[in-house]
Amino acid sequence: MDSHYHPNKIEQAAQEYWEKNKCFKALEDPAREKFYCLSMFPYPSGKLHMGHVRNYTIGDVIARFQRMQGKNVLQPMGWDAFGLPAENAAMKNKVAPAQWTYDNIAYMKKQLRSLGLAIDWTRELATCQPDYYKWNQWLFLRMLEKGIAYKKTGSVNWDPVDQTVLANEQVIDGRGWRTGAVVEKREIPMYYLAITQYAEELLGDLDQLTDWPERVRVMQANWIGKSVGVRFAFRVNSVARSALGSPPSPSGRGNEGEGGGDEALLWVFTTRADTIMGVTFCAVAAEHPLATHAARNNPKLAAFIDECKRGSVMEADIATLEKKGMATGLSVTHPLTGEPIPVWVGNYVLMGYGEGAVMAVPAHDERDFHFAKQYGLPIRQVIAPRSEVVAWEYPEVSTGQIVHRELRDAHTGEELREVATFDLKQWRNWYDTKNGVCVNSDRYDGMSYEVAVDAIAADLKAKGFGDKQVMWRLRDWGISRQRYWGCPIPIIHCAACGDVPVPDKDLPVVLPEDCVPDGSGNPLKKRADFVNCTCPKCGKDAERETDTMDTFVDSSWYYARFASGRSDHAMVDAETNYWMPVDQYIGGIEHAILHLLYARFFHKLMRDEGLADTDEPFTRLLSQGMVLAETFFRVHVDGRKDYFFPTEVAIERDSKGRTVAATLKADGQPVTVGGIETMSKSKNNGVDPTDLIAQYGADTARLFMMFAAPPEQTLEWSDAGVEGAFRFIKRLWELGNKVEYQSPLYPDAAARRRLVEGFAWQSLSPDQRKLRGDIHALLEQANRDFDKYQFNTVVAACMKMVNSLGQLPVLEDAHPQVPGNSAILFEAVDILVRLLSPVVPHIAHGVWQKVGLGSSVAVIDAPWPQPDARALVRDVIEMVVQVNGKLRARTQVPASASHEEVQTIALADENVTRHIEGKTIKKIIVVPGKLVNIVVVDA
Ligand code: ANZ
Ligand code: ZN
Repeated sequence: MDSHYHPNKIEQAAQEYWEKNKCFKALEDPAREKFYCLSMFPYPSGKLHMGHVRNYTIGDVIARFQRMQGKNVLQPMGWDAFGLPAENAAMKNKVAPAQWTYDNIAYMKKQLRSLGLAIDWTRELATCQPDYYKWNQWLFLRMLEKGIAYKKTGSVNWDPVDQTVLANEQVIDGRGWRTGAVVEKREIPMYYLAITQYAEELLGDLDQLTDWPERVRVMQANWIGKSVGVRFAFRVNSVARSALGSPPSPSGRGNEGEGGGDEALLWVFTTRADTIMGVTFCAVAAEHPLATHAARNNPKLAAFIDECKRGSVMEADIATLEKKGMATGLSVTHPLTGEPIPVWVGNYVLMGYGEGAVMAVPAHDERDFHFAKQYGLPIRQVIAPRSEVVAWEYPEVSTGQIVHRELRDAHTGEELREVATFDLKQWRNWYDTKNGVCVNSDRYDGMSYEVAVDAIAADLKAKGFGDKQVMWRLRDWGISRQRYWGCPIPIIHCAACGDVPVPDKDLPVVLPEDCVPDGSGNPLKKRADFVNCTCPKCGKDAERETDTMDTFVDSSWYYARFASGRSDHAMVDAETNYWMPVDQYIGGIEHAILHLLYARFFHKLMRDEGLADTDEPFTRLLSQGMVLAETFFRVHVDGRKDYFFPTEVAIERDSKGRTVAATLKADGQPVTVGGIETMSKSKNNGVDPTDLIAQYGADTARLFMMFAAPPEQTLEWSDAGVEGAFRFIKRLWELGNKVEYQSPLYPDAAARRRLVEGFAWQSLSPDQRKLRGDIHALLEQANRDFDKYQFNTVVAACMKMVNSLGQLPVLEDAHPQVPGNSAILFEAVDILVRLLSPVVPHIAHGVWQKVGLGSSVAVIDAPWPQPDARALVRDVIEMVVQVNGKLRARTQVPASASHEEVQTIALADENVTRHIEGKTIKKIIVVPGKLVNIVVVDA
């Protein structure tokens, strides 16, 4: 064994061993318990960033840990290989997206391999390969047959200069990213997947996902957005029904319908029908037909409507948006009071939700309230707290945060209702509906929420003006993209037969890989060899669909393909059900909503096709925190920030390692220390994993990542932390040397094992017994932490072990008068190496082979260490002795000592004696196994 630690040599040897012995090849074995560990597969963007390294290291630690628990582990890896960046790169560098993608995959795979991940590479896949995306096409055709896939028009962003459709992220401030031209909306035919048919199930099954972070479940539930409420109509005064036509509202209904008479109707959806007597105005979206009607002879209103249409329609923005509006001059009649109610256009009303119009109740709705304040509209309170509930407890809130609230009875402190979790927008509703009663509401006065809603809905229904209704926020998923680098939609357009599905036998529809997009629309359209074909029905000339699928389709079922035996004859085969569901899924919080929702949806689609036998694909989910690092910049005259790489600046730190100042190495002048931010290209604060591994080795990178923070929290990059991890690994190596060089009496694993297995532990001295007890106690704690994924404290425990062992005197080869130290050390190293091996697998492999006890050839095949129960029985315990609550001594007490004996020992301590001298002891408190507190008063 080298006396010096050479990470490169050690890591290469370990990786060669795993590869040669096919250690991570996953084979179906119904006799064994399986564990499917999956990290979200990367987009092959060029090179790995630290976020990837963190993600994959966490997954790898879990996979290796589970494997050593005896489970049959599958950990696969692949590439989410279609997508827009490849097309952008192609335009910039004039290389085909396919070429760019495959080159990136090759490079990133090398990087991943250098991390020593326990991956079954035989299952690797890239979603841009025809043998993968063939099954996207196949499933799409099945969905088409079932009516779950269907065609309708949808609106896209159109760049009039490039004559191309833009993705949302290519529209910047309403303009095309390349041309700067004002983007137009265009209606074109597209394919949709009816995810709304699964809305109820997708929502309900969230309850099964008890091992998902709660915030992710809340985000999913909010996205699906089930609202139970009332849909009803106001009569519009002096506007004839015919004047508005019957535009379809998102609820699918027109403007006609119930409620006789000739006036036009303004339909609204409300979840708070109980507040109907507090309506002081109505607000409609800028796109609403009533707004259009009112703007006909009102240029100011028309201009305002145009301004609104250009604004953002992101819902998250709506909440914080400055409330703007304009009166339409129209009024409606309140259906219950007959009062005239003015109608406004409001920028906070979305056309795409409900009826595109609201009954505004400024006294009880945040958005209506701000709007009313802004424009001096009346505010009428119609809900008051129930008298018996006087107190209402809630923590501080900040916008958008998800918080817990509890409603308690002020007198008894008893919890009145369930604990709810929701965001700020919802809290007030929650309070009112749990705790409010109607006031100033005529015949509804005194009614609680449920009672009032039922009564009001019934009254509206009797008048023919509406009824209760369930509204969903979720919309069907438009999967058509007018892009080249994606999975072709398997449809053929025939002049005679219309849209004809490609027959299964002709799948896959293969995407040509040699196109180079130039920005002027989808290059597939110019490929006669792709477009021209014959109609499968009538045999005449026809054209292929050139739209490709949203890349979220590709990532919605890759986990199932990994688990499959990869037959060419089916999307997934019987092996899939052995591995599925994924036991542990790991990825970034940015995928909390769409990816996870689509993947859950696809799993259910596959289940209903007989391809899966569970309801949910991911049993347990871990969302790892971001990787952050310091930033350094200078502000330009024009306000732009120039960011510098950490290597470009000289950093001045205080004694605690905190950065106090920095100068640019190039000119010696100061730069601004910009604080800790998410690592990103734009801020030049990323650390390249390859550099890090070249300098310190993969084990150091892995150890630092696992030690610096628990998986779900953010991780602050620290060079000092990396150095510290490296030093610890070197000490581990030195510990191995100690075993190797100081024990010629026990030259090999067999000899060491004989010693440990046959050792009479009861012959140890009290000090030795304590040391061995400490090691087993640390192991016990570490095992608990491993189960909780608290890898940072596992590592901390290992560090403590190494410290303790470092203090162990030399072995009995040199000092025969202290027998037992060798046995303690051999056993401890054998435990320590196994405990650390999921985190730092390479050095663990090396040290184990040199100085382990040889229970298996490689540590990866060793069983997980369990503490020796006898070692945990302490014969002496350390107790803390306090005088009047202040720490005065630590003392060793026999584990079997009675309270009186403990007191006697405590009082005998010199330092304690000094502090009680001349005082009167009032009482002595003994907390068994922990502490003695002596309470004294002046005599
Ligand atoms: C009156 C009211 C009073 C409302 C009150 C809330 C609180 P969720 O729960 O998200 O479904 N709303 C309806 N359609 C809208 C649209 N197109 N754009 C913006 N807001 C719209 O929200 C339903 C509530 O959001 C509805 O209930 C309506 O305001 C508003 F104290 O009606 B409410
Ligand atoms: Zn035809």
